[in-house]
Amino acid sequence: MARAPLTEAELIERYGPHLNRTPPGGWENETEVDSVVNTHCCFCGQQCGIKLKVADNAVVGFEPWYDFPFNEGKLCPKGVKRYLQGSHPDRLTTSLQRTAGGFEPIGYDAAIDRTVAEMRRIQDTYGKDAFSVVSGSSLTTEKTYLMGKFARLGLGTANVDYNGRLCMVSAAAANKKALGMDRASNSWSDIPLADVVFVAGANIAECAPITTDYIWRARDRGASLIMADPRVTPLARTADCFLGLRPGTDSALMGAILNQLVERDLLDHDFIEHHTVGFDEAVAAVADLSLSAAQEITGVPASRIEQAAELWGRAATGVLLHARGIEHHSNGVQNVLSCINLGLATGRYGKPGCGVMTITGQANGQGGREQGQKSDQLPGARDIGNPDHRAVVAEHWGVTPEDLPQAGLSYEEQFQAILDGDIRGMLMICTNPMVALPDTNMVRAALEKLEFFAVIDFFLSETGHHADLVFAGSLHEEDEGVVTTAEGRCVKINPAVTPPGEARRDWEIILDLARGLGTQRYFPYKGPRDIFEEIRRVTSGAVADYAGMTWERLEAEHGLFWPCPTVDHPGTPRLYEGPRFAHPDGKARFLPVRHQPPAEQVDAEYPLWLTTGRVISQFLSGTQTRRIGPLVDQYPEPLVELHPRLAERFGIADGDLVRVASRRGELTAPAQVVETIRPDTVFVPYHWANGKQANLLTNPVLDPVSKIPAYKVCAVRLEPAGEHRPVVDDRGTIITTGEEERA
Ligand SMILES: Nc1nc2c(c(=O)[nH]1)N[C@H]1C(S)=C(S)[C@@H](COP(=O)(O)OP(=O)(O)OC[C@H]3O[C@@H](n4cnc5c(=O)[nH]c(N)nc54)[C@H](O)[C@@H]3O)O[C@H]1N2
Ligand SMILES: Nc1nc2c(c(=O)[nH]1)N[C@H]1C(S)=C(S)[C@@H](COP(=O)(O)OP(=O)(O)OC[C@H]3O[C@@H](n4cnc5c(=O)[nH]c(N)nc54)[C@H](O)[C@@H]3O)O[C@H]1N2
Ligand code: SF4
Ligand SMILES: [Mo]
Repeated sequence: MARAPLTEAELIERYGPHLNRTPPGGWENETEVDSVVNTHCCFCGQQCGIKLKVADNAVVGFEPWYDFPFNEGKLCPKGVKRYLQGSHPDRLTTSLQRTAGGFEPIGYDAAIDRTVAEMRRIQDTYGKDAFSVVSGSSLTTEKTYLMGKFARLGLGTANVDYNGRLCMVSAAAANKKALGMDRASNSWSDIPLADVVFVAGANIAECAPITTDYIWRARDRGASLIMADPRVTPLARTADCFLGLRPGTDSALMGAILNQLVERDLLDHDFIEHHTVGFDEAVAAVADLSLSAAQEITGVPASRIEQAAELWGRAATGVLLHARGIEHHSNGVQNVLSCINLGLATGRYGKPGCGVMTITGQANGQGGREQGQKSDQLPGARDIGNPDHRAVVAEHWGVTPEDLPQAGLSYEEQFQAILDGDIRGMLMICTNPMVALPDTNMVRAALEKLEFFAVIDFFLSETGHHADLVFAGSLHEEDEGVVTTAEGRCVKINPAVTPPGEARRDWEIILDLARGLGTQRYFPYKGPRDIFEEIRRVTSGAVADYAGMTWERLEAEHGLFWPCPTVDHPGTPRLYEGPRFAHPDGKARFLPVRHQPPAEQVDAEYPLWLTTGRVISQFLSGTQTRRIGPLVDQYPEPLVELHPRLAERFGIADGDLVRVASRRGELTAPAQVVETIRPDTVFVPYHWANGKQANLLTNPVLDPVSKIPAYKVCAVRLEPAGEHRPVVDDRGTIITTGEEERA
């Protein structure tokens, strides 16, 4: 059911005759382009197709790639500016080591030798697990596989984890429990076929911009739209039913809707009876969520909850899309399960126009959680604790199952283990905890306590500042491999340029470390293609089965959806057709969800809810987008979003500085007074560093199952902090924030 690429004639009909065409003879003063490379955007999990223009071994611009079927040439503001990052003067071109006086360049070989020596010293002194690895999901699948294998066999440590742990592990755990596997249930081509679209905790327009187009297409057919968010986000402004809930109360809302579906008999009885188990227990668990009880907990009027149940229950087809708004909670897994229960109760799986999908976030958010860099996982989405899974992987890797470590500590648990003295050394790639982990003060203390800390990055991130050694790694456009998009589509990333100076492709650095450690026999690769071929062999027969994919097929067919067991298999855009779920009996599990309140509550001292998230023009910890001028212009610093009623109560005018304090820290930033947020809640985007981290405030409590931090809810207080005196140009763009004057 993947949408077929448009033909040349269809493209011209849709976009006009001049699409993607330089006029004959070119433009005056046009840069001579050496090549145009079909690849994908380096930022979010939408993984838009894009053509990079290359001149003199530099990416100098882009063209839309109209016939890539997911985005058909469309890009968001980050995509159109992504090409500017490579030429930034901060690009690391040599490795750096920290000295008493700051960082100084160190030769690549010396950097490898020093890292290997420290790995050996720490592991010999304190044990194998005292050296840990933290990785990321902006990396290609080949690199994520390599990071997991390098940790287990190169270093022999159990402690390897990745930044998807901060992102979509709540959805992953819930999908596995309820449905038997973890991937979006459908390709996005099912969204336009839905008669109702329910979006829970996802700011689609800013964070999954291209998905908006799929929802519009459903709307054009008359579909209704339900949105659950404490803020009226851009897409929510168009919703038929807006559920403006209090942060941290999603499972109560979904439970009440389930109750209403039962009461109004809006159920798919046949589906429930033949394809699921556990319905009665799930309904019993929400029995006390009457409309009035749910209104009390969530702050959503009872009539809206009824309306949502009617819209969701009466439609013939429907999709529910969720993201971090429901997942970043100490009960994140329960929240996702409560959404899945709504999908199962109405039979919305395995058929056109139906599905419950998490919208993955990072470039390779999906692929990065499949191939073993997760602390409890082996390649192919196998479980490290499962003896059968261990045996299969051990055999492919030429070791015994006993040689494979057991599950290690998750990302944030590793930081606690540093403070406890159990982890003494760390290798980190593709994540920036000084901005991204909760409780920045705790993170800083942990990083400074490490005896040896090495980072692989192409910029000196705020975390890199705390490293003993920083390797200059590779930019997205300097390497190649495969990533899996939010839809579950595996696509090919193509190299456009080569790394500058002494910078190395990330995988080369890992292979050189393995060589130094004397474990190179496990890594007989000449490049990422060899790694991908190994992934195909190792995942054969696993849940995330890549055996039938080749790099050539991925390019020729505009991507493939796993499972794809053989080279003549078309891939699986829509899961659970039949319907048949991935549990051995083929049935899905309803799981009982009893609402649990957020781990931290508001009180007299901290009377307001804080929630955090994103804005369209910045990306994640900001290392990249804070270096792209036009994106900085659009949103240069964090703003504290708050309702006019709250602003009035505290005597704060739009643009004034406001101090936000939690039990862990405080942050001062300008206020943005808007009517689109609950009056008991403030929102701060998290992309900034150096005292502007939203994570100075957030609560490091974890979901007990997924180990995701509760970024989306904690208690804070506000106070005015004086007038903000930014210097703005005639377009209203902030040139300096005025902080300098005060300092
Ligand atoms: N522009 C941009 N796009 C991105 C990214 C980026 O950094 N910038 N990052 C990518 C990544 S890695 C990810 S994970 C995704 C994240 O994509 P999203 O999850 O869509 O983004 P967030 O802003 O984290 O949060 C989404 C919404 O959750 C709402 N919310 C807060 N608390 C609650 C709650 O308790 N319940 C409910 N129902 N909603 C709540 C917020 O108001 C917000 O509108 O975006 C990806 N795309
Ligand atoms: N308060 C709050 N905190 C949050 C969130 C929130 O909503 N609120 N969201 C969380 C979520 S969903 C996520 S995904 C995390 C993400 O936050 P992080 O895990 O910090 O992810 P990035 O910002 O992508 O950090 C990536 C770092 O790796 C580098 N990098 C990028 N690509 C590559 C590559 O290919 N090779 C190498 N060597 N380096 C690379 C970048 O330069 C950057 O320094 O933040 C989490 N933190
Ligand atoms: S939607 Fe995501 S993948 Fe597409 S251009 Fe924007 S950041 Fe890049
Ligand atoms: Mo994320």
